[in-house]
Formats: sequence, C-alpha cells, structure tokens
Amino acid sequence: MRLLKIAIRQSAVAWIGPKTLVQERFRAGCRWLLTLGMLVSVVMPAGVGYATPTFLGPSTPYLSFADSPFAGQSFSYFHLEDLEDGLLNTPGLSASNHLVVSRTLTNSQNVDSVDADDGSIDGSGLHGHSMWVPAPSEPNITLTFDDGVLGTLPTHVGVVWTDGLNQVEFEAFDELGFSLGTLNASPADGNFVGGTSEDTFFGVIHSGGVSSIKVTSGIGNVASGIELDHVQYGYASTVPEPATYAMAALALLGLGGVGLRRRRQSQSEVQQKNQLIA
Ligand SMILES: [Ca+2]
Ligand SMILES: [Ca+2]
Ligand SMILES: [Ca+2]
Ligand SMILES: [Ca+2]
Repeated sequence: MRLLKIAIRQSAVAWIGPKTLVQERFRAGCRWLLTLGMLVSVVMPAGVGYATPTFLGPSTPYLSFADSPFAGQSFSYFHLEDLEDGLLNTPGLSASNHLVVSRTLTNSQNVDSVDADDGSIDGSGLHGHSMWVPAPSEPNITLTFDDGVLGTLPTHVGVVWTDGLNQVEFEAFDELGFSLGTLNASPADGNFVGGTSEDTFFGVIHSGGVSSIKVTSGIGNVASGIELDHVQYGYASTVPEPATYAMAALALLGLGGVGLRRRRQSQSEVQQKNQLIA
C-alpha cells in the first residue's frame, strides 16, 4: 500500500512539476511586461513629439510675474520683457507695431503696466512702463520670435493684456506660421486710468516651438487701443536627455537579470523536488 502511495505521488509530481514551471514563467513574463510598461510611462513624458498645444488662461488678475504659470519652472532659456527700461529689447523678440509708454518716458496717459512693476502692488499700473498700440481700427499686435537669435523657438510663450476694449483675442502660430489656435476673453472694465484688476495673462505651450503670437483687442470697436506688458518666452525640452535613456537601459538590464535569476531559481527548485522524491 505504501509503495502504491509513493508511485501515485511520483506520478503527480511528474505532472504538476512542468505545469508549475510554465506558470512560473508566465507570471515572470507578466511581471516583466508590467514593469516595462510602468518604466516606459515614467521615462517618456506626455509631451514627447509635437503634441497638441496647451493654451493657458485667460487668467485675471495678473499683478506680478508670480502670477505667471511659468514662474518657478526650469527652462534652457527664459526672457521676461517688462519694458521697465523703456525699450522692447529682450533677445530674439520683435513687435509689429507699438510704442513703449510711461508717464516719465513719454508723459503718456496711455500707460497701464503690470501692477508690481512700479514697485508696489497697489491696484495701479500708471507708474510703470507698458506697450501701447493706438486706435483707430481694431488694434492688434504681432510679437515674433527669432530662432536665429534664440537658437531655437520658444516652447512657452505668454503676454499680459493690460487695457483696451472687449473682445480680446490671443492667437499663437507654430514654427511654419500656421495657427495653433486662439483664446478669447472679455476682461475690459471700461476704466482707462491704469486699473490692474482686469489685467489678463494669455499663454501657450507647444513642444514644436512658437514663431509668433498675435493679440487683438476691441474686436468690433474701431476706436479701441491696446496695451500689453510682460511678454515672456522660454524653451524647455520635453525630450528625455541621453542620461535618462542610459538610466532606463540600465534599469531594464537590471530587471532582465532579476527575471533570469528567478526563472533559474524556479527550475532549480523543481529539479531539487524531483531529486528528493526520487
Ligand atoms: Ca503698482
Ligand atoms: Ca511694465
Ligand atoms: Ca489695466
Ligand atoms: Ca481698463
């Protein structure tokens, strides 16, 4: 009877053994694919390739650069034109039509700077500097970025509308000059003496680069002027650095080694069981 039990047990192990090895290999394969998927999702950011542009804003009020969605981000280069030196002169930036105005520079009444630029967030932008495009017609201004100067077109671009009439439209253009889309808002408060509670940020992020932006104010109002400030633009790569690829490759090799050791361990355990039973 005892010999019969041993014979049955040996037969069962002989059958269960290979099945267990297959299951173990299957589980190891699943773990490998799952880990690979997780690793790829971590290493490859969502913005790889020329992703759909992301528009930011309109957001109100913008009272200082701290209100910019780009504040605190890391860039390969970044420029903020606040016009406080009386010039539009940050690298690689040009404007189709504008005057830089201030009460001290031009004795202009058409000043509406970002609030903080005069040293105090006090609800007034009258004592800073801003950019003005006068009426008549429906004022618009195109701001163009020069990749010959910058090295590469900015991926992050923004501007602050500080005064004018409704409706306001922000449009961005890709590296070939095709429109990436528009934002529309009606922030104007009907006050034209430097109030800042209406000041509105418009921006765009595009991994393929932004060649220009256009801001139009007073659509449908032929007597509108437009005032802008804080043109801001920077480049941030969304493509993983070579070092990241190297780390990912090392991680994959390490995981492959772990999987191989586990498979060898499983095979060894089955062989040991068979030897014990035999
Ligand atoms: Ca102020
Ligand atoms: Ca300013
Ligand atoms: Ca304003
Ligand atoms: Ca106003």
